[in-house]
Amino acid sequence: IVGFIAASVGWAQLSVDRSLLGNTFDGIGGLSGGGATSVLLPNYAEPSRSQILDYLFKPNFGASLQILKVEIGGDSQSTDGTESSHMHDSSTVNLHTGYEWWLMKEAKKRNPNIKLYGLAWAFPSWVGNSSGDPFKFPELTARYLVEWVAGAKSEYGLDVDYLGIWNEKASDSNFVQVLRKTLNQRGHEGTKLVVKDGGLDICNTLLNDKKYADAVDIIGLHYPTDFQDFSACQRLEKPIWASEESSSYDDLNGAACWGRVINSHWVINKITSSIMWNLVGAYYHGTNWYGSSMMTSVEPWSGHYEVNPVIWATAHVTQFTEIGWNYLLNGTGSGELPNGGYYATWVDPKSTDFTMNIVKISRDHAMCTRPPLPNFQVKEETVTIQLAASMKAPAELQVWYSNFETFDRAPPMLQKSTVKVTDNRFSLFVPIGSMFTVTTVTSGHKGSFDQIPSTSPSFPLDYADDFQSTPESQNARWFADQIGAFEIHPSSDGKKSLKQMVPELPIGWSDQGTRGPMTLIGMREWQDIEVKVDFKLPVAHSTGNAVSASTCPSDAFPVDLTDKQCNGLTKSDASTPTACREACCPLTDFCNVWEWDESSQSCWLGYVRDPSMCKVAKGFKSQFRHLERSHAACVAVRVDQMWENGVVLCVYAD
Ligand code: 147
Repeated sequence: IVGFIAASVGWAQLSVDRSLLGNTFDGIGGLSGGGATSVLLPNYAEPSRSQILDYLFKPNFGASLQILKVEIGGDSQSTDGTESSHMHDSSTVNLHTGYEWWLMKEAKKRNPNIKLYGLAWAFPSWVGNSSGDPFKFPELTARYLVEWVAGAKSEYGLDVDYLGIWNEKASDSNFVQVLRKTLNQRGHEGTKLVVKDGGLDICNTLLNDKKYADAVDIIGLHYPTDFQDFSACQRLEKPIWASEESSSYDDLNGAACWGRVINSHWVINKITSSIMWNLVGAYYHGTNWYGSSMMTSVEPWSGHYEVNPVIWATAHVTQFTEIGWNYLLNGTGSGELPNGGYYATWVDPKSTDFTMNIVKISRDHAMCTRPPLPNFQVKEETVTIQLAASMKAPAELQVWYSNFETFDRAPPMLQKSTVKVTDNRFSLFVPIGSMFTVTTVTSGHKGSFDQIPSTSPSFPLDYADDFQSTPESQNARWFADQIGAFEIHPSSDGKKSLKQMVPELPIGWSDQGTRGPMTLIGMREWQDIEVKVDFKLPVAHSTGNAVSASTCPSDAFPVDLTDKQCNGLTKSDASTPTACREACCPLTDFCNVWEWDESSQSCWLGYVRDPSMCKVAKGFKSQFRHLERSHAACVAVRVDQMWENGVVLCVYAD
């Protein structure tokens, strides 16, 4: 009755009592890969590279991530490119390919408590003995994954805390049991298995297969909706995670989506961890899902980078909690606000520390890329929080505030203040768009660096590389492999060269058709570029149509190179906001406003529904993203149709 009366007058009292603890909190994470989303980061100019890593991983600075999930490279296209495998063939384990090892080390260096989670999108063909099925020979695939876990430990001293199966593809009861056994035999009992990085259906499968369920530690769901029946998953009595989440733009909208779900997932479905796809936008403009990351770093040559609002939405939780704290259950510290929005409380079981989040996002701003959201209303309100004696509340609490629904040039992002606690009670005015943290923890900090180099978006020409200074087994600087894996290895004359390392079509993740290996460098906005490439072919192919370096090779791209499917529209397709929207987003309704812009002859995406508001806000990069139309393209170096070790000796472009 009290709740009802309070709601009707726009005033609510919420009680927080830690005498009964809820589930254990498992952390908030970011995902590098799925795929090649970090490719431009390792060769980024310093000090920017270290600063970007600080924004992501350093405790009490930025996103201060608690989990780093990475792709286990599988030699195949997995969204923004290919990540190199540690075993291109069954007889060679190479723990120096790719950049995820480096990234995990950098994360651990900054936060020794960060948890590591590996997942494969694709597999080299040999794990299926050329059958294309990674579960047909379970010992081979288990050996492949366990070599990665063992290599992390032996080569880098890294413990892999969590291991997944096959991103958004099938899982398999027998395989997961074999994998568990193989991990244990090799001394990796501590590595927990997450199944199956996909849809809810896994929960019924596990309920009907005890041996399978016994081999699984964590239920990993992708983009879980808060509005579906979770009872089957809850009956398993295992932690449930949103093991991939968001895929939303890196603007205020993306932060609003993320701030909402990292609270609502607990309140509604007792999800205890969420992991954002993706960690850092270090992939070329023109590859898929540009600008859908915690932060953006696409200029390795200039060192320019962007710290996006998603960083601060993440900090609202990560800087004020630790893995192993307990959530408080609905009604005793968590729940829905009477006038829309969510609140959640975490408590440290070993001390009297506690942290609350309160988040109120309107329907227009709450949408993530997926899944669909039902309609709802929110209204601003004042809430009074009644702290039970069990909370042992101090006289003053720290308050941190952000707002993701404002047209201010500098929206409040993790702004600090305090609130007095009187008679075990405090009140807070909660406006629309807000995210609050109220906490006993005093170590929170909004990190910043003095000077970020100014933007210089053009790829620097003249460019030349003979690869002699690149470490062996690594990718060449600024190259972004799209199909196949190109690494630096000695050629027959002993000099280093860029070599395509994948001998056979992999067990892929997304369709790569019959196109052969291809790597990419430069800008799709280029026109009239001259490229010279020296190359050498394996003897068997020396007469074939083998290596080409092409400009504007629209057919060379393995995937549709579009920004959210919205390029290449002509005015007749898209001359009204509705036509823009429909043409740009035929499948989902995640984009709220698309508008045709006469002067730039292109569609614009905004986040308000009223098109007249778009005009006011146009030009605010943080809120509107310009979707350029493609002119020319980048340079693609490809080895046509050939799953053999073609060699590129050097590349010049001017
Ligand atoms: C996910 C992938 O796992 C990521 O690698 C990345 O491609 C991401 C981009 O949004 O998408 O794959 C999904 C594909 C389809 C759906 C969900 C995730 N879906 O249709 O719900």
